[in-house]
Amino acid sequence: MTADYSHLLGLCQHFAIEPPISAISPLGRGLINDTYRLEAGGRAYVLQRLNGHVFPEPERIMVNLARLGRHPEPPESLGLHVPALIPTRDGTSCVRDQTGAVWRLMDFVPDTCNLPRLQSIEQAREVGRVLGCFHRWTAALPVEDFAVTLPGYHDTAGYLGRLRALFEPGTAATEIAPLLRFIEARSDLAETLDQAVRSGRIAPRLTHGDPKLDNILFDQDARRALALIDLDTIQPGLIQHDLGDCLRSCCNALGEGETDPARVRFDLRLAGAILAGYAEATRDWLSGEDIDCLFDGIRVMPFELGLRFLTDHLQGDRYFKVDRPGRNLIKARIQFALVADIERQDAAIRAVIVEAFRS
Ligand code: GN1
Ligand code: MG
Repeated sequence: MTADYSHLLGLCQHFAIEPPISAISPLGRGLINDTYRLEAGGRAYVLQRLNGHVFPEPERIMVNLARLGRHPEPPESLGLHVPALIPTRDGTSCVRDQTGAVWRLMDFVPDTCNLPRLQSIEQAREVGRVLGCFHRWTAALPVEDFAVTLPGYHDTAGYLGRLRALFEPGTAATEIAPLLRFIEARSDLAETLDQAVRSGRIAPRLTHGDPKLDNILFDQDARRALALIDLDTIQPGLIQHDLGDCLRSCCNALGEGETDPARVRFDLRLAGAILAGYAEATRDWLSGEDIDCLFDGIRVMPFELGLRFLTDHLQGDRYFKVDRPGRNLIKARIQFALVADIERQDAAIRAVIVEAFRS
């Protein structure tokens, strides 16, 4: 074990696990929190430091997770696992370190693997199934019992407003100007789902908030999706945003880290399979309006993430972790290329949605 994990060992003493800690190592590719895998007493755990700059009141996350833990049915009854929180020895759900940062401990889901990209239609169907199961499972809880952990998280118009505020009209650098033109040509997109909520067509439900491929664990044969992890962003929201975000991540087979926008494609076959798996779990529960609005969620999510990456680049990479300056700009271009390909395939994607929900 590397010496500089000693501060983590100190923190771990507060949690109700069997000492000693026999191993600690960094875990995952998250862009916001710091995550470690640790082993103690023959079991594995996930230790996480919540990013206090991103989550204004991290305790709200813990309150939401505790509420989820009081669900009358285990998620396994629907074929889904979500990691359990390990309480502290005092019975609380997290620990604050001397700097004020919040740490929490969860079960590490054993015998699972994480896929950098989907390799088959069957895997895609599984992704849709677990997200659908998660929405079905959480729908049994009153959405008003859950706190908003990240205010404005999917307020696309808010992100657009903050990006616009960085420029006097016509003053953008030449490398940014074409992106701004692309964005302005789609400014109505930022309002579409909000309007659907305001007019009562769709309503907030409990959402996962980050159902990207990295956050779905498969069994060791990479056949069956077993678990949905990364539960920080569970909060009231729109299932259209969740499904759109899932497709944004899974159907861009080259991944968020691709560097050439010209190569980016939205894979319609994978999308069809994810939607079919999702529809299997949700068909008898979603309304026609919910389904009609799914396409807007698919189109808006890469647009919104592109706005967020671009804004962060222009503000000096304060929000998303980057490996080098300029990375957020490249990532923004990739997301906008995905928006463009989704628009090119507009009719085909809408047809795939209809097909998936046909019972
Ligand atoms: C962030 O930290 P991570 O990797 O779980 C972000 C998501 C983005 C995602 C893009 C709280 O998630 O919204 O979709 O990066 N989470 C937050 O990879 O902003
Ligand atoms: Mg996350």
